[in-house]
Amino acid sequence: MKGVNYQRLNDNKTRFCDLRSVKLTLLILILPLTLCVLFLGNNYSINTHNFKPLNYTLINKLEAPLSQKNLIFIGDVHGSYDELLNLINKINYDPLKDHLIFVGDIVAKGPKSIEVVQLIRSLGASCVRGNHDDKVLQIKNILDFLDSQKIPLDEFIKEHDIPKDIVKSEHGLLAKELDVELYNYLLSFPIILDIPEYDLYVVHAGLLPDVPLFEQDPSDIMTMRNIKNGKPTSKKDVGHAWSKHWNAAQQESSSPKTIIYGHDASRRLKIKPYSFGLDSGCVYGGELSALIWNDNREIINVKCNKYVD
Ligand SMILES: [Mn+2]
Repeated sequence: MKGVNYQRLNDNKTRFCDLRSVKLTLLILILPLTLCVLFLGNNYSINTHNFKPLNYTLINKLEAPLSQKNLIFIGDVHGSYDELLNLINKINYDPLKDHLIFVGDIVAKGPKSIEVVQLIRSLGASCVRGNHDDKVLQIKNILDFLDSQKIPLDEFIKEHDIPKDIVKSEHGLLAKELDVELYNYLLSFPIILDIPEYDLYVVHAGLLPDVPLFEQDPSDIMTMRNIKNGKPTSKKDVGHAWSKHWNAAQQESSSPKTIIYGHDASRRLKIKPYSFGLDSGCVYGGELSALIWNDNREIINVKCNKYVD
């Protein structure tokens, strides 16, 4: 309705000289403000129309010259910096020949998230956005908005049903630690990385086999584990693994696509003809896995410390 009012005011500029129009204009401007104050208890909500939801890029393509390097995919790191260094060492990573691609959830749960972001940025790696990366970005987006509008956090929390500990939560603390460069780097990760040269998609959690990419929900792509009655779910105990549906569909397809993903630590390393699940539970004391995209589809992993249960 605000948009309609603004449009009307612009259309009727010439009538501003008319006293009646001035009164009417004042009424149009003041009435909604008064109603906001009356119904919402304070006026911070007036500013919320400036709030912009977090940006995302649904699909990026990885093309030459990067796609012509040796591609090495790495599972969910979750701040396990020491383990990532060990893995990079073990695969004999050569920056001139190799290109690293992360399946998302590089932050949270483990001890050194910021160091992980700095490291993979310095290596020029590619990454897709995971649900934990997204959570940190969402909080940072809110904090930056409140800062720019000089809105006290307490007031915003009261009005918007946001958990009280948003800033003190693990993701909130990480959001406060991210500088502009690291924030923009995390924000640049697409939801889907398309590598046409190898008919590959990289996503954090999964894709639906029978819905066009542009119609799939970014949040589902970052969280799904199973599919039940054609609908994605993050639950492990209803329906069947999305990868089961995906593989069945690719076997029937004349242009099959393979997906490399993470997120599903409880199923650990999960290799099927058209899907590679690389979350081998590093942060839970499992392994951190790398998939080398050579003829053997070689898997190399390192043992991890247990940082969470
Ligand atoms: Mn995840």
